[in-house]
Amino acid sequence: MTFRITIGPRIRKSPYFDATVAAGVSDMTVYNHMYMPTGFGDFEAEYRRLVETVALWDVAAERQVQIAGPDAARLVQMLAPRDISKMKVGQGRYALLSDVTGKLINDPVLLKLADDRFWFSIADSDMEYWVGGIAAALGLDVEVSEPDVSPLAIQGPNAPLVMADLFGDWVRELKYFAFRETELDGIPLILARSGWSKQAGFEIYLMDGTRGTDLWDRVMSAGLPHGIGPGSPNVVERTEGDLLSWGADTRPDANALELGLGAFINLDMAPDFIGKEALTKIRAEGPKRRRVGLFIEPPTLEPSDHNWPMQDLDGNAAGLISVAVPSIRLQRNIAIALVNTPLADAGTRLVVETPSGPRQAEVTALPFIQPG
Ligand code: THG
Repeated sequence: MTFRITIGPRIRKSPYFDATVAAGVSDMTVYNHMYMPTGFGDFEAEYRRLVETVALWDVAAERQVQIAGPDAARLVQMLAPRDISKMKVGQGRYALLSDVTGKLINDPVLLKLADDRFWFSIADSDMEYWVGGIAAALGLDVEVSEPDVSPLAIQGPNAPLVMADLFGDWVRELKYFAFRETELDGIPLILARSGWSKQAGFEIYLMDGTRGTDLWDRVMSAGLPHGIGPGSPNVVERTEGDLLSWGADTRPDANALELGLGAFINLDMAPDFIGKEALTKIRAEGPKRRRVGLFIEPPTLEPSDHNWPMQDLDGNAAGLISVAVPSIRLQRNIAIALVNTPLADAGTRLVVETPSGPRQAEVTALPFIQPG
């Protein structure tokens, strides 16, 4: 099967697009209608940088949905499944967004910029329309927009060294998801301790899309003594560490409880949020599926580009695999799947339909590797 994907102006370019092309980007995906690099030609080297030194990622496709105005906090609380009245300016939270049926529709990071201004830093679905539609339907006094903001991630054990060299020692004191507005040689930005890896890391939210190359080059220069190089959200590291990839690990109808994200949803707090009633019912009945890990027998797998079906040993449908990769640190095939609850206990043996034929697999607990 060979064909080309037609490209046009519907797919947006990140402010770091030129810089990533100059750095030798070899693979791109499309995320929030924007190109996002997924490789620079040497996967193993990119993985090693992430887990051993430091990597620079263009994640501008993690777009911001800004909610600003007198009713901003009210609207955010209607959407987010945690008590946001306790959030301080300068703090962030992982804030899962569900629809009224409990379906997980995005899994953003929420940032509180002011008492009346928030960002949802979104995964790959069109949240501006959802948030704007709810605001309009309720006649709330807010403005919902996508501001000129583009995250750049610095991930890996040496990330604190690079950021301290660029910004000063205060960056080391930032708590997870906390952020501060600052600048770098006149480039306006927000510096946060966050990022889609299980390594130490920061994200710079660039607030002027004309300065992408300037920022990329400054971080690259500061990082050279610390072993920096280009990289991207890493499918092997995220599978080993169990970070959710919305749209890949989720099914269109999957809810946060079966995805194993119950710890981030407070069903017992006073504030109501969209999906609370449905999720409360799902909790009472018990989730019908569970997100689990799998070890798949050798030989080494080719990367998966689609969901692979699984059966139990009697041939009954068991669920779908969303990602299957050879783990570099564990030196064996690992996968993440949504499995029907009766078959989701650790130790259960399943058969996976890979593109190269059936393979035996065993259910195991997540994550595969605990953060060190
Ligand atoms: N950074 C920013 N925006 C983003 C992402 C990001 N938007 C899209 C996507 N990633 C959102 N999804 C996630 C998923 C997990 C985490 C962050 C964003 C995450 N989880 C930690 C964990 O699971 O260990 C911590 C969760 C917690 O303890 O609160 O970091 O990466 N800007």
